[in-house]
Amino acid sequence: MIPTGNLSRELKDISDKIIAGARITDEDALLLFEKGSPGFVGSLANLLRERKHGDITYFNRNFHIEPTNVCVFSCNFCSYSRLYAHRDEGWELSLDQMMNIVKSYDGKPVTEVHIVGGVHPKMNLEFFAELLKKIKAHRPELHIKGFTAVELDYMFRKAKMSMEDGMKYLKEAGLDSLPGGGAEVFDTEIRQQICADKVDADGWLHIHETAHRLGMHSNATLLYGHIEKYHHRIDHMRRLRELQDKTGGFNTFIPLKFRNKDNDMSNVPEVSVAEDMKMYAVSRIYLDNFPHIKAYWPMLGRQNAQLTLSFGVNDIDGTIDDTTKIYSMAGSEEQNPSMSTAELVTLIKQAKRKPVERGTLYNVIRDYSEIDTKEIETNPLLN
Ligand code: V47
Ligand code: SF4
Repeated sequence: MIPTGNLSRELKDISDKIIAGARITDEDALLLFEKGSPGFVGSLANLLRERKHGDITYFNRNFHIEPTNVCVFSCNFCSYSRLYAHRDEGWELSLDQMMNIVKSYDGKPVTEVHIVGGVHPKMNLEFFAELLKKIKAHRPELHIKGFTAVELDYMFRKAKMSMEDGMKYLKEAGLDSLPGGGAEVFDTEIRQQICADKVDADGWLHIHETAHRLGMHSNATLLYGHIEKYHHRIDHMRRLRELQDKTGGFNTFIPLKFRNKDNDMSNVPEVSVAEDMKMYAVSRIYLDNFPHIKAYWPMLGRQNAQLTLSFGVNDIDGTIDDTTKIYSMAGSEEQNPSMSTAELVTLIKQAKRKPVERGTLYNVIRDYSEIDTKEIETNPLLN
């Protein structure tokens, strides 16, 4: 039951539409952003989330590899990258160093490695295909979610390969799915101001469509809360909704909150938590064909990520094990992002949700809702 007593006629109409299970328009979404309170929009998003997933909240056990932070691009919001000329200030991992990271998880029940980094001019398609093959040879069942459309676009162009051939090549080498990064904001003018030189919206969408056509799944992101307006967020989500109608290949939408430390947009203030909650809630409502909405806790902070579980979110990403620097360098409160399974389960249970460990493709690994925290903490297979 959504309380609609004091609502304007127009918000009441949108609320009726959502409750009836109809798709909302761009104008409806704009109204929700502009006029809806977080509580109102959140309760509608929560209704949809519970219709789709009940109380189930997914998490996974994963780690990241960031091969390098050296990057040919210079996105203004990025606190992480270093230009090739300043590569002595950054890192460049060799194949052996990356394999040592993979091997450090031998015997540990992780199910996914997430590989994303800067766009290094010398780390090419062959180099990464070699990495994928080595990982698969060492641990065949580990799901490899790797490379943003930005990295892929650069790799394929440099190798003079079509998107389709390049993607097939990496898939054969062991790539299982694509993460959602590099999407930022699709609008051309905003893109021009925050990340002028990398792949554009059509290129990003084309790469994901190509992956979907080859039977791979992928995620999508939106970098929100900086210079973009609400209508830019909606335009971004519309293009994603349209592609999802065509392919059905997206698993998850991940709104990424702009963090402003040590980058060329540090003068732009970060948005409020109320704004964050509304962003998650509108995503759930607008993207009616996306099964999952994820709060990436290393970026949002675990407290706020917990709150999103009442605003439409049904996935909170993974254990991470302090293997990513993108957000700590941009000023997230999570300076060494790592959560044990017991901590993730507790965080989800405190929000009165049902914690379920998933694989990358949302296959259920274990329902933790009836398992006692003490048991999780003391059993190495569970924690
Ligand atoms: O594309 C960079 C973002 C993204 C900042 O698919 C920033 O499961 C905020 O996409 N403030 C890369 N955001 C990370 C990413 C991701 C992360 C976790 C899970 C998945 C997934 C994907 O990080 C970039 C950019 O949008 N980013 N700098 C910043 N200062
Ligand atoms: Fe490079 Fe990615 Fe940073 Fe842009 S966001 S500068 S592409 S590492």
